[in-house]
Amino acid sequence: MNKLAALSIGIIMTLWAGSSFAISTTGSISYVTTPASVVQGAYESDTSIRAFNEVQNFLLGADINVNMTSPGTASVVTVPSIVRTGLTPGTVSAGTYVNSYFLHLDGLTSGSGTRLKGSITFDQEILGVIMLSNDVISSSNYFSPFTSTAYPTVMGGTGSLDSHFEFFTISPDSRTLTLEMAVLNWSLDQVRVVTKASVPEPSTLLLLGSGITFLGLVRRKIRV
Ligand SMILES: [Ca+2]
Ligand SMILES: [Ca+2]
Repeated sequence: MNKLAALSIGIIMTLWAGSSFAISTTGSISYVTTPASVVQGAYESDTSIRAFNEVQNFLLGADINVNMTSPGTASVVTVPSIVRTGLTPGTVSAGTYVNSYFLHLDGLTSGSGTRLKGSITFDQEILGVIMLSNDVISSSNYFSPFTSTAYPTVMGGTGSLDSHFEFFTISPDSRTLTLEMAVLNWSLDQVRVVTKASVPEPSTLLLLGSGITFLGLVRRKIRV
């Protein structure tokens, strides 16, 4: 491969990597740099649900159980004996390239607790949302060796979707997750969102291919 082609691939790879952070948030969700720890008490806030990137263009080496895979709304029908509606459980299979994001709410306030709401829009389709405690913990165990974040190995309470007003909505285009979560000062709500990987669009690949061909032709002409 000649230097020009290598350079153009480098530029495109850089643009590609950058594009994976083209996500936006509303309400009380804020997108932050990946924190060192999300164990209880390590990263608390009463005003914001922190969202951050875990892995990009990551090849899953194991099946991941997810609780919601399709557009629609999941909510709570009854408490304290919790009955939920709207979950669409499934699996994101080993061999799939994914991006993974984490949403974290660890409140400070005792008594009535902390209740926050917002939405997050991804640059790729959501393949699965994990919000039930056991599945969050097991997927944290899976991702842990590949990230720089320390995760809890147990979660206080039942996690997300454990009170009447908590809900999760996946938009019809599967790009936006809207949610409401509530915690007491000793409990955590944590959510993992697995999206398709930020692979280049076919048009970008075509552009890349034709760019390399063009550079090859230019090189050949210069040599002649
Ligand atoms: Ca909760
Ligand atoms: Ca806390």
